[in-house]
Amino acid sequence: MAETSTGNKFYITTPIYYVNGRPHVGHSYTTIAADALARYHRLRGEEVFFVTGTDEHATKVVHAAQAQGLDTREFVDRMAASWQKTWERMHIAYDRFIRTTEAAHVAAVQRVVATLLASGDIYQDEYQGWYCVPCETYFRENELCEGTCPDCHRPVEQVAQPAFFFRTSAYSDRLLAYFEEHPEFIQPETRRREVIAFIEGGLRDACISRQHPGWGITMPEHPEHSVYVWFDALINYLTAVGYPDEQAPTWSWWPPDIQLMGKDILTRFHATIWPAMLMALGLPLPHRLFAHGYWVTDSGDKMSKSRGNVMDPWEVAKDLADLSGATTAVAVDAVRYFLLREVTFGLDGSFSMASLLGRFNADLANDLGNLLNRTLPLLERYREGIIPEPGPGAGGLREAIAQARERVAACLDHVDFRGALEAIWELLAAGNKFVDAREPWRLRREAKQVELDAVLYDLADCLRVVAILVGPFMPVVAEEIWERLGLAGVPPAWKDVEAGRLPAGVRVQVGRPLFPRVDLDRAWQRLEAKQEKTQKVAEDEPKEVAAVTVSYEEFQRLDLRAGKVLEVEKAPGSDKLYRLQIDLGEETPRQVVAGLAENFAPEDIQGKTVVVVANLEPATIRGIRSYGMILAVGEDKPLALVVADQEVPAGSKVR
Ligand code: ME8
Repeated sequence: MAETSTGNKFYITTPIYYVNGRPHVGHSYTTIAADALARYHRLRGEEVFFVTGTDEHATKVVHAAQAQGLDTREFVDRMAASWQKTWERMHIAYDRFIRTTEAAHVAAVQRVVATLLASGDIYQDEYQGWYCVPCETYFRENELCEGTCPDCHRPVEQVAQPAFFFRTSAYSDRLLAYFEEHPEFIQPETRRREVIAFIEGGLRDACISRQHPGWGITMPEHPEHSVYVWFDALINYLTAVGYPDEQAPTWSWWPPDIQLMGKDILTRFHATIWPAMLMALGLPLPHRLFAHGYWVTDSGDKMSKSRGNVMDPWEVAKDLADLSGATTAVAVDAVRYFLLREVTFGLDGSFSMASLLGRFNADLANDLGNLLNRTLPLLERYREGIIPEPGPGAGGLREAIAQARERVAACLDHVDFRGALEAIWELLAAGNKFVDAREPWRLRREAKQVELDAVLYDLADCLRVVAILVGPFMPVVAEEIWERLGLAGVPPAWKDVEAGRLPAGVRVQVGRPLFPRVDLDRAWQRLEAKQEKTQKVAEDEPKEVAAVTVSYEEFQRLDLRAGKVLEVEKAPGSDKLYRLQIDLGEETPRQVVAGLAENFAPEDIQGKTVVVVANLEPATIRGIRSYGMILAVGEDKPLALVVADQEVPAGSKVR
C-alpha cells in the first residue's frame, strides 16, 4: 500500500457538505479525520493544504431556505458561517474553506463545462426516464425500488427533456486500466472491488444539466440549463487550488494526495465521474481516495439529516464536559479521540453516549490521566517541579517510545487512525507499568536520588512524546500537556519523538486533572433527566407555530402509516400514558407510548386503524422505548383519534 504523502506537499480534502442542515457527528467524522491527517503531515514538516467547504446549489438547500422563510442567498450565507463555527469549535484547522456559490467556483465550473463542450465530452441530447426531485438524480426504470427512488424511497417523476450529458461511458476502459495500474488509488480494498464491479457492470453517460430552477450555476451558452449539483460540487477540489489559472501559485498543490469521504459518495461520484472528468480535462488524478464507513445510532440507523436522527458534535462535547467536569475544549478533543479510536477507519461504527463515556473513563481519565496525575505531582513533591538530569534509561521506556514512533508513522501513512492510537496507548501502558515497577516513592524513601532522578526524567520524557503523538488527534490536550511540562514556546516536531529530548531544568506545573472521571450512575441520571425535560417541554408547552409554510418535500419526510392497534395497556407508573402494540405490516408489532390514557379507555383504541408517524426518532418515555407517534385531534389534550374509515392493510402509506 502506498503512503499518504507524495513528497513534501500534502493536499487533502473532505467532501463539501450540503447546507440544508447543520453538521452532525457523521460530517464531523470525515472532517476530524482529515484534520488529524493534516496535522500529522504538518508535524512531519510537510507543506499541507487542507480544504473543506459547503455545497450550496442543491434543490434541497432551496427548500430548506423556503422552510425558514429566508432568501436562499441569505440562508446559505448563514449556514456556511454556522458550519465554519462548528469546525472552529471542533478544533479543525483547515487552510481553505470553499463555498460553491463563490464567484471563483462559478467561473471554474463554467470553464470546465465550456472545455468539455468544446472537446465533445459534453453533448446535448434528450433525457427520458425517472427523476427524484429531492435527490436531483435520474434513474432507469430497473434502478427504481418498488417504483420509488432507490436512495430516499420517495416518489419519482417521469421526465423527457433536453439535457446535457458527460461521456462517462467513454472512460470505462481507461478507468479500469488506471485502477489496475494504481491499486492504491481507491481504498479500502473492499470499496475498490465494488467500484470495479460497478464500472464493469456498464457505465452510462451522466446527465449533468437540469432545467434551470433559478438557483445553481448556469450552463455556458445555454442559460435555460443549470449545471447538475454533483458536477458542480466535484469541481470544488480544482477551484480550491486556483483552477483554471494554472499559473496561480496555489495550482502547484494539484493533484490531491488524499481525498476522504463517506462510502455513500465513492462509487458513482468520486471514483467514476470525478476521475473521468479529470481524464477528459487532461489533468492528473488524485493519488488516493479513501472511503470510510457510516456512524449509525445505537438503534442501528445511519445518522443522516434526512432521517432527523443526528447528533450535533458540539452538543455531545458540551454534555461530556458537563458530565465529567472537563473543560469544553478538552471534551471536544475527547470526542475527536473517540471517533478515531472507536472503529477502524473504513468500517461502520455505532455512536452512543455510553461508549463515549466508557472510553473517556478508561482511556483518558485512567490511562492518560493517570500517567499525568502521577508524574507531575511526584516531580513537584520530590524535585520542586524541576525536571532532573536523565539517567541511563533502563526499564524499557526508551524502547517503547521508539516502537510507538514507528507504529504511529506506519499506521498514519496508511490512514489507520485506530492503529496509531492503539500504539500510543501501548506507550502509555508502558509508562504506567514503569511507575508501578520502579516505585519512585520507594526510591525516595530509600534515598536513591540518582535512580529517582532517572525514573522521574523518563516518565516526564514519555509524557512529552505522548503529547507530540496525540497532537494530531487532540490538539488542545497536547498543548496543555506540553505547557504543563514547561515546554510552552517550543514547537513540537516529529524529530523530537525520541527518548531523551526533554531539556533538564525546565519547570513543570501540576494543574487540575484534565480528564476528571465521569461517575456513570450520576451521568445516566442526569442524561435521562435532561431527556425527560426536553420531552416535557415538547409535551407540556405547545409552542407558537411559526407562520412558515412546509414544502412538499418536507411533508414527504414524514412516514405516515395506517396501523392496527393490537394491544393497549397502562404504562407502569403513569396515569397519562398507554403502551400500545401496533401492527404496521412489519415483522413484529411496533411499540408506541402515547398520552391517551386520561381521555380514552383501552377499548376505545383497541382494534382501531390509527395513523402512526412511523419514522419519528425513537424515544424513551418513563423508561419505555417508543417507536412512533399516533395522530390525534386536539391541542392540549387528545379529543379524537385520526382513524381510517375503511379497512386498509396494516402499514398502508398515508399521504
Ligand atoms: O454528499 N457517518 O454532502 P453531505 C459517517 N454535498 N459519515 C457521514 C455520515 C454518517 N452517518 N453522514 C454524513 C454530500 N457523513 C455532497 C458531497 S463532495 C464533492 C459533495 C459524511 O452533506 C461523509 O463524509 O450529504 C459523507 O460522504 C458526507 O458526510 C456527505 O455529506
